[in-house]
Amino acid sequence: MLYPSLQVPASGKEQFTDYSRWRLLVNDGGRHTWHYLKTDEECAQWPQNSVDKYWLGLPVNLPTLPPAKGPLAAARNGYEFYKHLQSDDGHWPGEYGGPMFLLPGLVIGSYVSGMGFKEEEKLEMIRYLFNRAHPRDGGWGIHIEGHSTVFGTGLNYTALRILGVSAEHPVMIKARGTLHKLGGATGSPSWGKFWLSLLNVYEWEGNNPIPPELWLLPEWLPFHPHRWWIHVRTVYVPMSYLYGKRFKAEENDLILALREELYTENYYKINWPAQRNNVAEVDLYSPHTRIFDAINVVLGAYESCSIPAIRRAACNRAYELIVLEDENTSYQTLGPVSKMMNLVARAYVEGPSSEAYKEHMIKRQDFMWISHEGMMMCGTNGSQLWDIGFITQALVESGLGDEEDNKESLVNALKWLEQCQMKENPKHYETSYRQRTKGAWPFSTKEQGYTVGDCTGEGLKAVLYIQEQLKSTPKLVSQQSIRDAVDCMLTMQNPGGGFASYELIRGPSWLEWLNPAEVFGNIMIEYAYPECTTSVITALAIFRKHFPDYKAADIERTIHDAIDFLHRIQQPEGGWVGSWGICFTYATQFALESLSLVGETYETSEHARRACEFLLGKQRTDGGWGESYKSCEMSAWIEHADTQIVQTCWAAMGLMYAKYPNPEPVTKAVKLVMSRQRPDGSWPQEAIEGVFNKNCAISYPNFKFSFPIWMLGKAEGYLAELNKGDGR
Ligand code: LAN
Repeated sequence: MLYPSLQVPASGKEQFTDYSRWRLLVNDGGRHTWHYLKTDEECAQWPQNSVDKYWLGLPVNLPTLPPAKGPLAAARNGYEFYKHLQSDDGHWPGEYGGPMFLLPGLVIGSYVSGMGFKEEEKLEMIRYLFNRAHPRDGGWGIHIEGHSTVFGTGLNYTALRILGVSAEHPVMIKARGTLHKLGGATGSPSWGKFWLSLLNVYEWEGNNPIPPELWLLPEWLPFHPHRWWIHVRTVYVPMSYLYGKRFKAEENDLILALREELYTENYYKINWPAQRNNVAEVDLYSPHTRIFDAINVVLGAYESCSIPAIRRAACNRAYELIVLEDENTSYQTLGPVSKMMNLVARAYVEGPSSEAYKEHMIKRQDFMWISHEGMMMCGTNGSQLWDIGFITQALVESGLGDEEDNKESLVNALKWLEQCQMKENPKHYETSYRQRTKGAWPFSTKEQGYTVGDCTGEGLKAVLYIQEQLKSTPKLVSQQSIRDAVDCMLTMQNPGGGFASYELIRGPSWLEWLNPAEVFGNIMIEYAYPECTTSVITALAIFRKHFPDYKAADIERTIHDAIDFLHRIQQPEGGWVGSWGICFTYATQFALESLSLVGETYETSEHARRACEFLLGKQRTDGGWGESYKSCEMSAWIEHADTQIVQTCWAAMGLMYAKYPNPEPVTKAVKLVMSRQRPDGSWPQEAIEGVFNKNCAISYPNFKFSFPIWMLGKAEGYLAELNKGDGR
């Protein structure tokens, strides 16, 4: 049996596997996979290094450093530690957890495809879910810091049962109690209903229609799915296929048991069609619009009389798109949800001995990450490019990059950046509705291979900083490749001047009325985001300093329109709303960086001044800033209970970019960040840093190194300058 029942300890605090046996393998352009060594000989041959130990939460035992006297010395100590977390290939691996609806997709998707896990992986996934159960009610939310929801609790409970935990385990009894209190799994949001239906513990009649026929409609239609935000359409492809086929796992004892455990009523008496719009109150972020409900009534009627030949053609088209996506990304796919749905579809059609099945199984590993709490499923196959982009810029801007001790590490980082840039367009390009990739950098690895506008910006900036601003670094990225990155970004500006995440905005904003995923906001189309715009502005501004002759007029126009966009979307209070980091401090620091590069600072620009006043109004008496992930849900500043190192760095950097003339706020921020630094140079993990789709937080644990190092390094020069001006 692939999934036998398992005896597990009562709590995730206990040991489930031997942590001294886990190793992170980094290969093929930054792929991350964790391996459990079975024998002592293997362990001796492949010793655990600092990267493994740090991420497993084992003592790294790095030496205590001389106490820092000033900010630059503190930044140097920070990097002295962080250097040990750089892997041999030049990048900084890291955990990318946070969302709590991904691991169930991994487990359910694998289970219905007959794909097993290693025993130690199962044990650690169980331990992770035990550790991440809500301390009060034992349920799970949409992300690690969220309140318990039906989505999180229903799916994670199911995952634990599949992994082999008995329904009578105390953790399960508590979680089931919470699920039932919330009304049971009937009230799952649509994505929950979908996973449960694949598992055959929710009836397909309880789902709103997900017709694959939309793929057959003419592409000029404003609602054709190729115009949707890339993540939604890439998930919709396999969803519509599996819905079209009404895929469901074969009944077995576990499935029969889950039908009893997940619901407060008799499964066989549930009125399924009445559940389509039943979504628990605690889960709701974007309630359905009336129009969407009306469309579903019509589509529901169509389901009862759909024409088999058309359904077949539609499923064939969806399947074709699944295959193109798998081939474009070497089976990584765009993200973790589509990954598992594509896997189910390929397993269903091509079977367990097919190439596709094997490849999917190999790359499934890239999303599985083990931390001190157990094994999770990551938001992507890593955040490799994103993390290397920030730390390398931090090193150069702080001056640490010029120090002899750091040269080798920076050159290794440059090598990694070079190999990560995409040199070609996708294998299947227009046929799979893709954006240009030539010249772009992705968020994670080249193999995943999706252009992200701001990742291209940060990647290019990192390369320019290392190659052009430091003496004696080799020029590994050719001028042609640098120009390709610029060309790529120039194709991505939207008519309003702003930049979106992966593509140009392709669809009308009213498509948001048709958002079927009740748990996320602003997902149906691309939007122009301040952060995505600022990365492009800063990259282009730095590029033209070094290469003033290349497409100068285009670049000038692009920057001008983008700055105009930033001015327009500045909030009346002076900040910018972040969509990918929490929240105002994140977007505002990037905005101030951009403004500074076109000469707009506190003294010269009304926009920069208002932004500084906004930030200053939020600084607390301890010198820090702290906002909750709830700021992103509400698009309004919501204080966190505690000040946060990372947000304090963002805010202080914003003030420094704006050349805020009074040194006091930054001095206080520096003191706070230094006071939280440990004797070995590291900083502790605090609250979650990132967000997506308004409602789901996501972890960027490497930020607690890159931003303090960056801020402290920058503060040294800024404070010296101001204090000199003061005659002090
Ligand atoms: C990310 C992570 C990075 C992020 C930034 C580069 C920071 C941003 O500026 C642009 C958007 C992007 C690339 C982004 C988009 C959405 C992602 C991929 C994620 C937040 C990581 C996980 C998330 C993905 C959608 C999670 C799966 C969930 C679905 C709703 C499909």
